[in-house]
Amino acid sequence: MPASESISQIVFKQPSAQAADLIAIEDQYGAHNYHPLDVVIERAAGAWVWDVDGRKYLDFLAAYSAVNQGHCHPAILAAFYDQVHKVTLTSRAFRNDQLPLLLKDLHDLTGFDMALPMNSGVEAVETAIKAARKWGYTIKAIPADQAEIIVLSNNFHGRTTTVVGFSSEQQYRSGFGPFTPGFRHVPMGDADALRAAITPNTCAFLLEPIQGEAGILIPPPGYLKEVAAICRENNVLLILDEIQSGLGRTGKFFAYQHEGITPDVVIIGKALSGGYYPVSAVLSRRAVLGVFHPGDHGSTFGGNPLACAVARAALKVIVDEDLAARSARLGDYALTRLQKIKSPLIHAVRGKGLWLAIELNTPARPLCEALKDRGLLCKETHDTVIRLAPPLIIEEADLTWALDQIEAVLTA
Ligand code: IF1
Repeated sequence: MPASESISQIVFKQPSAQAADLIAIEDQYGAHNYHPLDVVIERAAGAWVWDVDGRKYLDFLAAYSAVNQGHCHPAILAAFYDQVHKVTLTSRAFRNDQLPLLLKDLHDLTGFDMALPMNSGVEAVETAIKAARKWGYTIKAIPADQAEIIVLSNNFHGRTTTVVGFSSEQQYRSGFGPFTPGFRHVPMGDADALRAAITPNTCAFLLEPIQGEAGILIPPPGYLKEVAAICRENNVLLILDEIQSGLGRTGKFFAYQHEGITPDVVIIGKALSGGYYPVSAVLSRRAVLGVFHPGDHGSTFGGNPLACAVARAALKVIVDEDLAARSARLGDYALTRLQKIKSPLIHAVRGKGLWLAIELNTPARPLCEALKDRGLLCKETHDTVIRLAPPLIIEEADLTWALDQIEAVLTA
């Protein structure tokens, strides 16, 4: 019997006194940079989480695709546990026995010559920006400090001041200027706009192959192939941010593989650690990452042995459990079901693999609250979009139960 059947009758009420106490403490002593749902999670396993009152919920956010392997995956735990007793951090002033093994795994798995390991996703994005600019100056001979990078409107690449400086979301920028110069915007889907934006000083085109935060916006078929050709013709690096779309989420190991292209640079993070540790990396060929010489760039925790041991195990789970194929199969099933829901609230439904969005013609938050009360955790994005991104290991029966809840709420 699927685990979900036992809870479909439970109607969740307000948080208990214990949960309310924890919420009050967090609100008193923590900066309010988020507006979370009032569910206080104390345990998680697979696609399920339990709150402090013992209520269970199906996780349809997967920590923004950082737990594609499911919460607390035992194989990653075993690797974490084994390494954490040996050595956790040496700094890169010395070498360690786990980094070379992760770098080799990434090469063997992705085909890229080299990788540069970092911690958070945005640190890897910043690393890619620095690599592209230095490649522009030293290889493409762009005049000093004139390098330009083209980005998409409605992009999301992280929260540092340089990166929010080229965000088109006013809230992510407001109050944080002045910003880093050298970025131009083009609309997604318009290859001619990219052609027009390229100058002799353009070193790179940075984009998500599918825009996550913008609401799972999928470019028109052929767009990525066309922009890859334009970049090649103009000696511009094509940099793909696969931090959220990568590692099986869209039904292929990398989202760009749906389009049969090979980017110059790929950025990964999130599920690279299966949620155990911040691990990110920039993948590219020697001609690009070779621009970094000792002392050019670094980070205290980047490439530490614990992160590398965890990342190796996380990648092994994706491959061994063929999570990309699972995402493709279950994602097609979910998209077909969502497309059949008849509801005046639905404006559009879209998705690729187990990465789906229901765009409403009304605010999504109240529906996310109603789904929470039914035991399903989703998160709205851009006010009217319900984003669906369960762990890729989700049982089909649990996915069916979740879709039943979504249909019930949307047709109530
Ligand atoms: C938040 C969503 C937001 C990302 C892509 C880089 C990063 C992210 C494509 C930076 C991070 C997270 C950040 C978190 C919420 C979530 C998110 F898109 F996933 F929904 F914000 F837009 N590239 N996305 O998605 O990676 O530095 O966070 O490790 O900032 O609220 P990070």
